[in-house]
Amino acid sequence: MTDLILALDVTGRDDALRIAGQCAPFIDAVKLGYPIILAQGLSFAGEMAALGLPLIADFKVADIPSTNRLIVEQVFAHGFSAVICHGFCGSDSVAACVDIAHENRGECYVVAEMSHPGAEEFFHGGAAEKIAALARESGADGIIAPATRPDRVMLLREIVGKKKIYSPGIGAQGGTFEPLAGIVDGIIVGRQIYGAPDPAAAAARFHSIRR
Ligand code: OMP
Repeated sequence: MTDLILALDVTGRDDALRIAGQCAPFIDAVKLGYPIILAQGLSFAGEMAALGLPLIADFKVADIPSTNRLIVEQVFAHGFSAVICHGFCGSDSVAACVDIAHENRGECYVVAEMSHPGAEEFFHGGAAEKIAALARESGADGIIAPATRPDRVMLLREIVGKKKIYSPGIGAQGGTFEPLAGIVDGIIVGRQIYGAPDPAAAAARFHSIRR
């Protein structure tokens, strides 16, 4: 069973509420990131909470520990159940995010390797492997790993053991689910769902992975 996480990267309030509402029966969580939160404010998470789905804050938090702490406190004060942070700032910065998430009974996911082509410039050559190990040691709940490179996801799975892996890059970025079946705990899908003429039908097409 694999979670389907909707990346709700639209900026309009009405669009976001409509799409999330239509998709709610077919998804397991909603990921809100900079596009919608910068457009509508952090309190928009409160409006989304009515759906009753877990909300993941994708702020890819990447600062010094004390600033990370302040950011993540705001995330959990506004009803999110998980936060995504970067790992390249080091173990103390990640630990700050993990600590605040867990103090709030929430989760923290660390980006181990990104899904876009340019990610290879810095995440390859050992960095992603180091970040995955850091995530495992820091007590983070899981990592983000690229559906666009299933071979890399398998390698990172060996490093993180039973920690969760959420994987973006399916659909618009060219990845497919099949090679990730049984390897990842969740997939993050944005444009293929919210950009479809019928977002609910697009989300429902993933039903077989959620069984
Ligand atoms: P689509 O490409 O439209 O499906 O959206 C993918 C979503 O996952 C977007 O919200 C991205 O910001 C996010 N994402 C990636 O695409 N690649 C990554 O490496 C990491 C993320 C993420 O952390 O969610």
